[in-house]
Amino acid sequence: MATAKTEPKLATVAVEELKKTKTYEGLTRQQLIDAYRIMYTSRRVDDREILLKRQQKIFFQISGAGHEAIGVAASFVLKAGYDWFYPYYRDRALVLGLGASPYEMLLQAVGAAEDPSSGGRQMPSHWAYKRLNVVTQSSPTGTQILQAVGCAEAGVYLRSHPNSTQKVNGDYRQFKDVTFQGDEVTYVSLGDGTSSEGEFWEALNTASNKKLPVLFMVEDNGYAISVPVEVQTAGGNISRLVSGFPNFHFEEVDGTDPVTSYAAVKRAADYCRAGKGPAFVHAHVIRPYSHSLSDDERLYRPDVERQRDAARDPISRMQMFLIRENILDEKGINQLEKQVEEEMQVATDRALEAALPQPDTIYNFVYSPDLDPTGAAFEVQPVFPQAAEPPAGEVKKAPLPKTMAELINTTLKDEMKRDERIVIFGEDVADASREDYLKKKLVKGKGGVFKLTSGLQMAFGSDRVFNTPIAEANIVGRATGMATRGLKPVVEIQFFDYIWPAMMQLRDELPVIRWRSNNAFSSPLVVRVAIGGYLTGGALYHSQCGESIFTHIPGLRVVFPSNALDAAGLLRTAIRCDDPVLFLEHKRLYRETYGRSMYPGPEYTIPFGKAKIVQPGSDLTVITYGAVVPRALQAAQRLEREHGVKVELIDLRTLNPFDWDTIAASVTRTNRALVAYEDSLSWGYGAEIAARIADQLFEHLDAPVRRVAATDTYVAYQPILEDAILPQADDLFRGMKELADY
Ligand SMILES: Cc1ncc(C[n+]2csc(CCOP(=O)(O)OP(=O)(O)O)c2C)c(N)n1
Ligand SMILES: [Mg+2]
Repeated sequence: MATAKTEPKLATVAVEELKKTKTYEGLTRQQLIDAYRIMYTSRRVDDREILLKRQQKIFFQISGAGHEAIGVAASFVLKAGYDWFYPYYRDRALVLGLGASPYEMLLQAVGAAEDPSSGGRQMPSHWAYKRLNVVTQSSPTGTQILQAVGCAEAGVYLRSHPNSTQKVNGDYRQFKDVTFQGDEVTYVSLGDGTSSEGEFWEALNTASNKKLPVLFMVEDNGYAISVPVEVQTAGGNISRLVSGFPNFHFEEVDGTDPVTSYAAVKRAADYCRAGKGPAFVHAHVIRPYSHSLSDDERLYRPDVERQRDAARDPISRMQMFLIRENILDEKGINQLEKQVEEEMQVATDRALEAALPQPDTIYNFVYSPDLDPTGAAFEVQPVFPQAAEPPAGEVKKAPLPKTMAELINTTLKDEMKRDERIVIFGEDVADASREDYLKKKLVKGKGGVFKLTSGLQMAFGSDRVFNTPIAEANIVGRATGMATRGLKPVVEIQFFDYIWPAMMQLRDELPVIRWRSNNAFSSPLVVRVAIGGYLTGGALYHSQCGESIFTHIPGLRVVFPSNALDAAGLLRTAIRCDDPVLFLEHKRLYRETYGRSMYPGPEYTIPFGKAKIVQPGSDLTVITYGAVVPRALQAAQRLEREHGVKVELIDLRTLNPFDWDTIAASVTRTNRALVAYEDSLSWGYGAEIAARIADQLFEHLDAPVRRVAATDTYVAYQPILEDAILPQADDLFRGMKELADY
């Protein structure tokens, strides 16, 4: 009988023991408590920020409410500082789970100097935590997705080029730690509404095609501000639409349940880590706090719908789960919550006392603080090849000068040889994507529609020089992600006229990354663009200029050479420098006789911001660049021949920065200034130069500042029309003559 009495007791103990060691999709009871702590903390940071906003102590609020379970699940699967993260603004629980603190988040909310994400420059919930590999985020929904693809590509590239990670003094490589992990995953998240954007589909396409280890997370809360999911997504379910992409692992999950979410993310991440390809997790979540504090969802969602969501609130669901599974009782939950509350109070008090940024810091980190491309280090003399000794009895022949196209090609080749981090991609830039054809010598190879990248794939391999889809945002977005990791993409936009799909990346991302992250991240790279007209037959969509749109972007260097030698020297500076550079190559100048040169050697660089005086003169200053330089020179020579007027012709060479000192010194001497450019007149690049001269050199002027530029139209096809539209040597002659006579 004695045994009979003890048996049930033993059984109860065993059951209790079993319960303690029971796991939930691999999560232990302690991990579930930790998960709840993070989820609850996340919600309470939201609540605290909402309170602070109402008290006008912070200036904006975006909540992660309703997204906590999927976020914490992902943070348990992925590894901070090992994997890479491109989260979006609802991912508060994810970043808390990765190791960010409520204090750090509140520092961003108050805009403190010590805010690790942006130093007071970005709204709250715009995460950036360098130590965790959480890359700086922005506000345009969707721009992070292509960058995440580029980030994953960089990881794959570095794995097969491990030596390229080494620091090298003297160029951009000196200033960034480059790391990679063999089985790293890049996480990127977005909302259901954002899946409507083209860049999302471009990213899926590339990740799928290249089998990249990207974990796409769509957090579907059913709304994009007030627009319901069925308006955004055909059929109302994104999983159905993406299911045809090859090489993907797909998960669709209740994102308000941390346990099933964990299992789904784990399967997805395991798939990526194993190198099988990308994964797609579609998590159904809720959005209990309206879109933001500026939105009241009761205006477009009836109570009945909101209540249905409330029943799925991840915080209360998790509480019930912990109690039901005997992991925590009510007292335990209260205790945990009290602890979080106390920590939150301390964090809030500290954040509210934190020092604010000084106004004079606003110019910090627009550009690299480490490497100045205008500096003396980039002043290098050319080393021209010597003519070879001829066989006895023959005359020594001077080598023929090369075109701009040839020197750009040689410069690219030499830089690729020198720096294994350089990758080149764009439309048609490869010799042949089907490399078999090259190996078997069945084809010669293309190498760019203008042949500027000819032979580079054959010389350096298909992982360093490759074609992309016709998708300009794809080119620039991926390049930005790669550059963030430390590669040096030198990408090509085939025609300036088609740069616009990349505009969001070029305006809101690439040049902003360093400034908005307060120098925690940077993306130095080169975008080469074929630009300009005078083509006789180029017409509207192969002839336009528009450089002023890009010189208006702080953080972006803009270069526009007029001759072969400058193109070589400036391209090398662009590649070696630590800032993003838009390198504009005039199509008409690619093979022009004007401005040909011998190759100036593999170390030749020209500092940015240093103009060239093409011809000195004392009567009138003409300031120009690009294809107008040879036309202005022709006009100036005629003016001197026919009227004895001596024009000082300045070729700016770089448009941002531009060489104000040379302009000012010249105009101070000549007292007359003409600004000439190929773009249409109004709001063009020369308008800024003219305004500066009028403003700062007014006392030195004997005549108004004049401009000669294209008409305020597009460039037409018929050569008669093109001639009338673009500034010709005759127009420049007339403009100069009028000004000299004034
Ligand atoms: C490109 C772009 N267009 C518009 C906006 C304004 N905006 C901010 S959030 C948002 C809705 C996003 O919805 P969704 O992707 O579903 O994410 P959710 O906020 O619902 O989590 C919009 C339209 C923006 N930030 N970026
Ligand atoms: Mg949404």
